[in-house]
Amino acid sequence: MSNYHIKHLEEYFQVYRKSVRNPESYWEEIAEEHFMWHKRWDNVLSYDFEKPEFKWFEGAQLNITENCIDRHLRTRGDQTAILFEPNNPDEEALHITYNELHDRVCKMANVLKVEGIQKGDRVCIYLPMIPELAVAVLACARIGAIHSVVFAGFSSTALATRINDSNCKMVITSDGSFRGSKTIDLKGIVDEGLKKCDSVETVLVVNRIDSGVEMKEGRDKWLQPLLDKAEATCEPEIMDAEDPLFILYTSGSTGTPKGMVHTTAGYMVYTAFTFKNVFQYRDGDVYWCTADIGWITGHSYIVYGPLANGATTVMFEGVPSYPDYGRFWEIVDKHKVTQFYTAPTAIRALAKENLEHVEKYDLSSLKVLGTVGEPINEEAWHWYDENIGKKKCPIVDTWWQTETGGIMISPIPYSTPAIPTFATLPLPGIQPALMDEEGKEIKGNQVDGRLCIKFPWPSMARTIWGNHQRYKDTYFSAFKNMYFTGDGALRDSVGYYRITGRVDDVVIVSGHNLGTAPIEDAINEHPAVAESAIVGYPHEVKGNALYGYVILKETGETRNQDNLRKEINQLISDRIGPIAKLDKIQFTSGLPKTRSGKIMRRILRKIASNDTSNLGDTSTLLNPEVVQEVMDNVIK
Ligand code: 6R9
Repeated sequence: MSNYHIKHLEEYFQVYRKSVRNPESYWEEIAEEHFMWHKRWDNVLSYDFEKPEFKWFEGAQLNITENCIDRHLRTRGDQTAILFEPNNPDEEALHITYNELHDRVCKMANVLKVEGIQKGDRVCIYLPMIPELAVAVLACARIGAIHSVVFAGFSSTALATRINDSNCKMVITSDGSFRGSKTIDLKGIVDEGLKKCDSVETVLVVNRIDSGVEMKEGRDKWLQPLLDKAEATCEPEIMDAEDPLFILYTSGSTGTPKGMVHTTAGYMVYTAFTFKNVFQYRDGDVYWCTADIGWITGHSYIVYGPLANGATTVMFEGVPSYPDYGRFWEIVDKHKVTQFYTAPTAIRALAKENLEHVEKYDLSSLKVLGTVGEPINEEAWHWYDENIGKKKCPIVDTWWQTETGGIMISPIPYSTPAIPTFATLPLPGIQPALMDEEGKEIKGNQVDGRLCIKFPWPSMARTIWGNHQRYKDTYFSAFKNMYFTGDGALRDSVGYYRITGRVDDVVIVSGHNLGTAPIEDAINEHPAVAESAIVGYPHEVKGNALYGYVILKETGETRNQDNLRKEINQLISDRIGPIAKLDKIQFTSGLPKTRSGKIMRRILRKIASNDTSNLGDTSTLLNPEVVQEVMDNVIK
C-alpha cells in the first residue's frame, strides 16, 4: 500500500518529492495497486498545454462502478455503503449495503437501457438528496451514459439551459422534495423547464413525497414499477480511460454556465486517492460530507471517492436547521460519524446559534473535520475546532474546484500541522505556482499572486462540453503552460498556501459559485432596468452576499422602489434560482466606468463593503462624479 496512505509529515515530503520528480511513475504505481482494470494503459500521461489536451492512462479499459461496487462485494458485501438519513428525523435511516447498492444500481441501469439510453448519451439528473440520486449517477456510469446532475435548487430556466447545452435525452427527477418543514414541487419545475427543451424523450419520476403530480403521456414514467421489473444484474460497459464520465455545470464570470467534462480513469484514481489521504479513512469509519451531490463535492466525496475505497458514506436529505439547529450534531451522535466534511457557511450559521444545540450530543466519535467551498475565517475555524472537534480533531481546509475534480491543497490529518485559514500544502502530484500580472512566476516564500497549477493531474476537467475554445480561453490562456484557477493565494514563510478569494467576477455565496454576469443579464430583462452591476460584499454567515447597483430607465424611476426590488429578485429567482437573490439593491443614476466603457467593479465592491478609505485613483474614470453619488446612497 505504498504511497496510498500517508501517515506523517516526513512521509508526506518524501512522497511529494517523488510525485513531482516523476509524476508518471507515481500515479502509475497507485493506479496499479488499488484499482480494477480490464486492460492496462499504454501510456500514463500525454499532454499539450497549447491545444490544450490531457490524457491519463490512455489505452486502459475499466468501469468505475466495478471499482466502486463489484470488487467490494466479496470482502464487504454486507457493510453499509450508503447510509441515508432522511429529512424527517422520525423517518428511519436506511443502511444500503454494498450488495444492495449493487442490485439497485444494476436495476436502474437496466431501466435506463430499456428506456433507450446508450453509451455516450447524456442523462440529466434533477433529484433531491435521496438514495436514488447516487444510484442514478452510478447507473449511468454502469452503462457508459454521461450524467449531468443539476442541483435541485436551480430554477426551471437554469435547468433548461443545462439540459439544452448538452442535449440530454432523459431527465430523472422526483415528484417533489422535502426540505426542512417545506416541500418543493420538483416535477413542476421540470415540466416548466422542459417546455424549452426538445432533446428530452423520457422523464423518470421517483415518488418521494406522494404528491400525485401530473404525468405527461408518452414522456413521464414512474420509476418504481420499472425497477420492480428490472433484473438485478447488469454487465458493466467497458469504458476507455478517457471516455467522459460526467458533465457538471459551474458558473463562469461571463456567459452561460460551463459544462465541465470529467473523464473516467484519472478522475477515479485521483478522487479515491485523495479521499483516503485527506480524510484518513479506515475500515469501520462512518464518513459524512454534508454537500449536495448536485455539486462537485458531492460527486467526488459523497459518491465516487468514498465508494472507490469501500467506505460507508452518509447521505443527508435535510437541512442543518430542521427540526432545530442541532440536527447535524444529532446525526453525528446517532450514526457515530468519524469524518465530518462541511462548508464554512454552515459552520458560521451554526456558530450563531445557542451552544446547547451542540452540547446535547456526544460527538466523541469524530476524528477528522473538513471544510470546503470558500475561505474559512479564523473565528469559524476556532469555533469548529473547539466545539465540534473538542480540539482533538485535525481540521482539513481543502481547496479545490469543479474543474480540478478533486482536492488539490489541503492538510493531511496527523501529518500537516494546521494553521487556521490556510489550506496549507499541495497534495502529492499537485504543483502550484503563484503568478504576477505580467505572467511571471513569483518564486520564494511570503509572496502572493494568482494561483496556477503547472503540471497536469489525473482528475482535471478535460474540456467544456461543446466549447473547447472556451476551455482554452478560460483556463489556459492567462498564463502559458499553466492551468489558471481564477483564485488569488499567498504563500507564507514556510510555504503554506492561503487562498485569498476569486480574482475574477465570480462571487461565492454560501459556498455556491455565482457568476455576476448571468445575474446582471436576468436583472436587465426587467422592463424598468437600464443597466446593472452586481458585486459581492462580506457577509457574516454567507461569506459573501450580493449587492446590486441598478440604473433605472426614465420610465421606471417613478415606481415604488420596494416593489421594484421584489420584482428584480423574483426575476433572478426564476432565471437562476433563489440562491442568487440580492441582499441589497441600490438604485443609482450612473455606474463608474473606465474610458473604454467597462464598469469599475473594484470601486463598487469597495463601496458595497464599506471600505472607501482607499478607492484608488478615480480621476481617470469616464464619470468620476458618480462615485460620490454611489457612496452617498450606499445601503448599509
Ligand atoms: C470544491 C468547490 C471553487 C471555488 C474556488 C475557490 C473556492 C473552494 C476553498 C475555496 C478557499 C477553500 N474554494 N474551496 N476557497 N478555501 N478551502 O467548492 O468547487 O464550487 O467549483 O468552487 O471555491 O474560490 O475557486 P466549486
